[in-house]
Amino acid sequence: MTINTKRGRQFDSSMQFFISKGWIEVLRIELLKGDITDLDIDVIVNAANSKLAGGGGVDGAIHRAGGPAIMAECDTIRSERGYLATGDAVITTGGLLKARYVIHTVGPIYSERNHSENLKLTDCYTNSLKLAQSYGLESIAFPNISTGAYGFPPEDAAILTLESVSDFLNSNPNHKFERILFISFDSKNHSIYQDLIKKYF
Ligand code: AR6
Repeated sequence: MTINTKRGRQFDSSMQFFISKGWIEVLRIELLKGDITDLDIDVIVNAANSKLAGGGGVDGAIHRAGGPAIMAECDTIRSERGYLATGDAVITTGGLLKARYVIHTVGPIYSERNHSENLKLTDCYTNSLKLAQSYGLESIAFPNISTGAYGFPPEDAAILTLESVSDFLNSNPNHKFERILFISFDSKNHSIYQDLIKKYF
């Protein structure tokens, strides 16, 4: 299935899963390949840094497309609470994006020795879902946090990602999410998700 965006780009939306309770379809899980800044959705998640200072990768793309309002809100958050710890998540509006909100979370910098630090990747997903839920948001898109500049092996990251989202949903059966998207920018990550998704949903 292909989704056309308002800017004329195309997503290769090759997989969708529907999770239902009885007769009612309650949640759609989607795997997409494309640019997260094009999504028309309640909230997109940013792979930020602890200073909320902007940067390259998906962070740079979100600030470029969303305009200065997002950074202005990041500045306020930083001045109020200081730098974020790994796994923390905070929320701003979406600025010029079609997404209403952006959740900024800080993934771990991958380390071959510090496994407990690596495991904080799960906090990124769990804290983002909790925050989105507290805002009453029903659709959320995640990029492949930590798999770019922060060097996390993509397959390990995908396993932790899918595990943490699935655990969150199972332990919050009354959640109100209707759509959860995992969006990959590159074919390698996308095919890893395609291979793994059925184990978790
Ligand atoms: N849409 C979706 N995914 C994207 C996009 C996009 N527009 N652009 C890149 N990706 P990275 P990290 C994918 O480096 O590893 C920043 O400078 C990319 O292919 O963005 O968590 C921050 O400020 C990769 O799979 O984030 C931090 O300092 C994934 O997003 C640091 O990088 C994550 O890559 C965070 O590093």
